[in-house]
Amino acid sequence: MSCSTGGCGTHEDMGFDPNNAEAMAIQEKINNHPCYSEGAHQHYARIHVPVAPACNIQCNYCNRKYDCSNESRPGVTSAKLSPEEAVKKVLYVGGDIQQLSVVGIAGPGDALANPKKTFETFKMLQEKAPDLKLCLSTNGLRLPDYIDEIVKYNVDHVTVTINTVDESGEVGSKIYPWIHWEHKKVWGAEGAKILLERQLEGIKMLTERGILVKANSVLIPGVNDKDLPNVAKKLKDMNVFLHNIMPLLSAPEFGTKFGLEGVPSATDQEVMEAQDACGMDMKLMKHCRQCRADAVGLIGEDKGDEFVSNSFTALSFDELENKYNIEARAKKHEVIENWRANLAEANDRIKVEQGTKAELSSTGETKLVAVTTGGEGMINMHFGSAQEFIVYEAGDKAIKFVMHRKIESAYCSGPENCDGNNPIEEIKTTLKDCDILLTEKIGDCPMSELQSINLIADESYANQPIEKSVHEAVKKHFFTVEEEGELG
Ligand code: CLF
Ligand code: SF4
Repeated sequence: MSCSTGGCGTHEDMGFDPNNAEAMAIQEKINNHPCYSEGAHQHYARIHVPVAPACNIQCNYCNRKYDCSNESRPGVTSAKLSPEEAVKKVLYVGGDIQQLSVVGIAGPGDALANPKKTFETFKMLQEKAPDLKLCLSTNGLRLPDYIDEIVKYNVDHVTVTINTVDESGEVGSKIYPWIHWEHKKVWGAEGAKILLERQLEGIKMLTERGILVKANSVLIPGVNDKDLPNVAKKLKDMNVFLHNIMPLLSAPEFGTKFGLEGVPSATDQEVMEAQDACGMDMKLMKHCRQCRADAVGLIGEDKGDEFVSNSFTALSFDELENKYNIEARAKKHEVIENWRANLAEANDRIKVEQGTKAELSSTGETKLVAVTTGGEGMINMHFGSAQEFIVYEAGDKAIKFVMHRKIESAYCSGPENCDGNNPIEEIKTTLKDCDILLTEKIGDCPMSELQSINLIADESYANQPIEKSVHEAVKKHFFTVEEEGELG
């Protein structure tokens, strides 16, 4: 795994000045990138093509041998593809899912440890699907060697996973047992120091060339949590666009070193603390879902399973190029942009990117509001179907997006499985610090379960825009609205 980013929606959402040409050029680059723009991720899809099997370092949170279709974490893929198969798959999927806007190479190993396959794929894509953005994710070890190729193929979004900036290599040695460098393995702190030098050199070369860089950091409590604010400061100094702090996912069955040694996953609360510690320096991506190396679809709604058959590989490029209709795709994107503009209007721009409690609330007290959504910026999913919740921090002045929280099992998996033992405990744990849940529909039974953890479930904002509803709901339930006096 090696990827990360964040962003927003319309020009107004980002606060970009329409008279600032440089800012507007950046906005054009991120506007429909679902990772670099938080506002885009409910509307535009990405595809990862797993053409890069090899890796040149070892991370203690990675095991690429492992595969499980229910598993969602970097380094995991169900099949590896050749560059030609990958391009066929992109044309096939892009004809089907017209919201597709980005192709990324994010493993299952490291994109730049497999440069031939990576750049062959990008070269073909540039010719056959010129309307798609190209994106790659790397650990950075070989980044300085491939800057010219990255520029040549118009890869204008690069993610570098950087977990520490500790120059002694001590923190790095707890994350990376070895790196493969100049035909040999370099172990421990010495290897970690080389990796850091190469990452910083590569990032500098990218930003000097105007390529948008996002940095991913895996939050490993007890290992690099204290160093992440230093990472954020360094990233800011180097003009990195976005910082994505991803929780360590760890369990013995993953077969990773951390998992086998019993190092626990980072909790939602630990992620929020790390975000608070880093958010003053860096713009943060908070909507990452730690995608598989063969992910397809909207972030958080993986359709990879629907496209694993070999049906696309049997088709010729001519057939696929007909299916991939650039004009129809452009029309679809126009419809999406109109929808986003209307949504921004309806939401009244009440959401801020960063904000202290005092900036969000006139009393200095804020509440956490969880939402269930099926996409498009609306409260349009029943509680029982939700497999994740979007969490906002809200006050009477403004709201800000905090994170997504996934659950293993939705409350309801269909009437045939409804035996009165629906899984609620995991949901109660996941939402234990939340104050309000906004959902399209919820039954009496789960509603009273949620009341037992002092969570107010409210379905009166069904099919309404999320951000406006979050703001109105928090005011309704927690901030007294003074009655206006009678006139006359
Ligand atoms: Fe893929 Fe990464 Fe490009 Fe996005 S993912 S290569 S920047 S197109 Fe996105 Fe997935 Fe998080 Fe990565 S949600 S893991 S940040
Ligand atoms: Fe795995 Fe290599 Fe990515 Fe580390 S850099 S997470 S070892 S694929």
